[in-house]
Amino acid sequence: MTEPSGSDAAPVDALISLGGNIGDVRATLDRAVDLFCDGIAVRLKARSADYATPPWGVTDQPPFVNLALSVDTTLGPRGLLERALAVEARLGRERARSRRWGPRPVDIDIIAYGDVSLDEPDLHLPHPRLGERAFVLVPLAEIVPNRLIGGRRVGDLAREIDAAGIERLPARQAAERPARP
Ligand code: PH2
Ligand code: MG
Ligand code: MG
Repeated sequence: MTEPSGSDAAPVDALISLGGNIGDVRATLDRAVDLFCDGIAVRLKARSADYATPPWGVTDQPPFVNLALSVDTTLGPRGLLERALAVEARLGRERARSRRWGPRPVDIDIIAYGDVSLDEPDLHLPHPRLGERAFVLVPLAEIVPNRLIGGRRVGDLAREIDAAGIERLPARQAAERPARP
């Protein structure tokens, strides 16, 4: 596949899932969104609310906070993945020391990149386990219910999944979101 790159490439619509369960998670997720979406190579179109979600996969860990983004990007899929990994690292994620599906301050996953299908060891698009993960689908359905992934509407996928224990959180107050220099 030819990677779109550089500022004259037509922007591609991508869907992103963020989550975390260590530290001041909502503040870390806000920071992650700011760093990931620089307004140039990655432009934020929509952000879901934050959701408290029961841990999935490995259940003996604290609950997560999850949210979803819709962005336009001039980066290719690998460039977008590199940006996600760089933001995770900057916000204190240490991959080498962490368990698969275990606790982490922030995780940034690419769920879909346009209609691209990709099957590489570290990047599968669209995300193969989307249909099993209410913590991804519920926030996504809030912002892009009519988007098709694998031929299915995101809103329909979200309605069909068991979303027990998922709770939409009220927006954080200004006092909880200190202005950054
Ligand atoms: N991420 C995982 C494993 N389990 N559970 C919830 N609720 N939210 C997540 O973001 C999450 C998870 C691995 O990436
Ligand atoms: Mg993940
Ligand atoms: Mg990840």
